[in-house]
Amino acid sequence: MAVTEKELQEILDQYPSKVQKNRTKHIFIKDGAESAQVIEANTRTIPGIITNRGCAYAGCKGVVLGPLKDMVHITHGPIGCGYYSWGTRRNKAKSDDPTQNFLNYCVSTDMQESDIVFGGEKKLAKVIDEVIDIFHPKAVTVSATCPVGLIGDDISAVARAAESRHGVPILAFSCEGYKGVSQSAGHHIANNILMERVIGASETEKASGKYPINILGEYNIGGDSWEVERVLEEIGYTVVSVMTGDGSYEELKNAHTAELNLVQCHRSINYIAEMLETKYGTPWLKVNFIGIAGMSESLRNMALYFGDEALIAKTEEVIAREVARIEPLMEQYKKICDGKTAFCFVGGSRGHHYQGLFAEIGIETVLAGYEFAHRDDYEGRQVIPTIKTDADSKNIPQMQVSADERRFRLKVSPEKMEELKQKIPLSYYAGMTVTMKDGSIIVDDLNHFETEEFIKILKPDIFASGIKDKYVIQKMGIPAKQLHSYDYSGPYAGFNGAVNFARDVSMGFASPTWNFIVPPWQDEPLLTGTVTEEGVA
Ligand code: CFM
Repeated sequence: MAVTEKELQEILDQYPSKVQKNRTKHIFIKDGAESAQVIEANTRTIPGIITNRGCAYAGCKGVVLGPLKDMVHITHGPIGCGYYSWGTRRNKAKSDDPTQNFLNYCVSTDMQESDIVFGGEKKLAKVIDEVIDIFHPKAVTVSATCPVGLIGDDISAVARAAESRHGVPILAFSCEGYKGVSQSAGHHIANNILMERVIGASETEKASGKYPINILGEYNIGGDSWEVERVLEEIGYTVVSVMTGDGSYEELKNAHTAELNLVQCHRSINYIAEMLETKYGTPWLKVNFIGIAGMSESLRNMALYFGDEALIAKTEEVIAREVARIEPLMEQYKKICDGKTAFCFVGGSRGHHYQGLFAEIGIETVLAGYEFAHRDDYEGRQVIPTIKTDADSKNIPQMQVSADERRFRLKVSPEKMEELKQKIPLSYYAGMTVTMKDGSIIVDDLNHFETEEFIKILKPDIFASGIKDKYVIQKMGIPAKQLHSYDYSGPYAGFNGAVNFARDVSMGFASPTWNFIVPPWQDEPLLTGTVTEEGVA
C-alpha cells in the first residue's frame, strides 16, 4: 500500500495555507523517473508545530562531546539542560583507569535567577576550579545553554583564564540551544573546536599498529562500537580513535595518524571528516555497520581501500564465519517479521541506516525521514554547492583549515583515488533517497500531526522512532522501536547487533499488548459534525 499524491495533498490541505506551503517542500513520494527530487531540510520548524528535534546544546554537549570519557563536561546553565542530557543517550564507555571515566557525572553550574540578572561568569570559574580539584581530568569542556548567550556571559574568556590557572585544557563551546534550527548546529560547533584544539594535539607521528583507522560518527549507543571494533580488530585493523563513542581526549589527540577515516553518521561529523582530508590528506569512507549486508559491504570496501591481498582474504574469512554463525539465529525471527512494513524516522542518519537491516528480516520501509539532516543526507553530497545558506546556518562559524605543512601526506595517489571512487564511496555519501523504493514517502522533520495521518493511511506494522513520538504511536496500536537509545537494549550494529535487533523487533510483534489497544480509526469516526438550525457545526 502506498500513499497517493491525492492522499498526500489531503493531509497537507488541512494546514493553514502558509504552513501548507512550507510543509509541502519537506515531503515527497519517491519517484525514480524524476531525475532529482529536491527536499527542503535544515530549516526552521514552524512555531507551534510539535517537532521531534532537539537543540544546538543537545547536539554539541549531548551528542558529540558527551561520550568523551576522560573529560569533565560542564553545562553552564539552569539545571534542566544538564539533567535531561544526563545518561539518557546510552553512549556506553569503559576505561582501564576508572578514575578517568566521568560519564556517570552530571556537572552543571545550576544558574539561578540572580546569576541571570548579575551574570554567571564567576560561578562558572568556581565550578571549573572545583572540577579540576575533585576530578583531575585530562581536559574540561564548557557548554553554553540559551540564557548564557542571552545575558552575554563570555565563556571563552572564563575558560582561557581557568586554563592558565590550572594548566589543563578548558574548551568552551558557544552552543546555546537557539544557535541553530536543531541539534545539527551543535554538531558543527563541537566538530570545529575538537578539530582546532584536540585532534592532532599529540606529538605522535605514526600509529602503532597495522591499518590504522578512525571511526567517525559512531557513538557506542547500547555498545554498538564495541561490536564493530570486535570484528575490525579481528580482521587486523588498529582503531586509533572512535569519535566519539567510548572515546577519549587522549585517543582523539592521535587521530591524525590514521590512514583512513570511516564515517558512520555522516550528519554529525562530516565536518571533521572533510577537515581531516584537507589538513592531513586522509580520505574518508562512508560505511554503514547496521545490518549484515551493510556490515559486510563496509568491511569489503575497507579492504579494497588498503588493497592488501592478505587483508582481503582475512575479511572474507571473518565475514563467512560470522554470517554462518548468525544466519540460523536470524531464521526464527525472519519467520515472524516477513512481509511486514515499517516507518523509519530517526535523527540524522539512522532513518537511512536501518532500512537495510529491516529488509534483511523481511520488513519493507514505506516511510522514512530525518529530524534534522541536511539535503545532502537525502539527496547525496553532490548537492552541497547548491544548498543556500540561510540566516540560521550563518550563525555557525565555518572553520577554514589548510594542509598541515609538517604532517600532510596524501594517503592515496590522485589516480588511485579516482579509481577507488568508482568502486567504493570514498569521501562521498549518496544519501537516503536513492536507496528507497518508488512510491515510498520521504519526509523531513515529521511532526505529530503528520505522524498520525500517515499511520492512518499506511498502517505500518512497526515504527522506528524516538522517545518523543513513540507514545503517540503506541497509543495508536503500533509497536514503536526506539532507535535513538534503543530503549534498554543493543547493541544493534554489526553481526551480533543484527540478531539483537531481529529479536527485539520480533518481540514487538509477538507481544500480546497490542491486542488490548484499539486504534482510534476502529472506534472513532474520522469526521464528526452536527446539523443545527443555524447550519453545520
Ligand atoms: Fe548521528 Fe547519532 Fe543520528 Fe545524531 Fe541524535 Fe543519536 Fe540519532 Mo538520537 S549522532 S544523527 S544527533 S546517528 S542522538 S547517536 S540516535 S538523533 S539518528
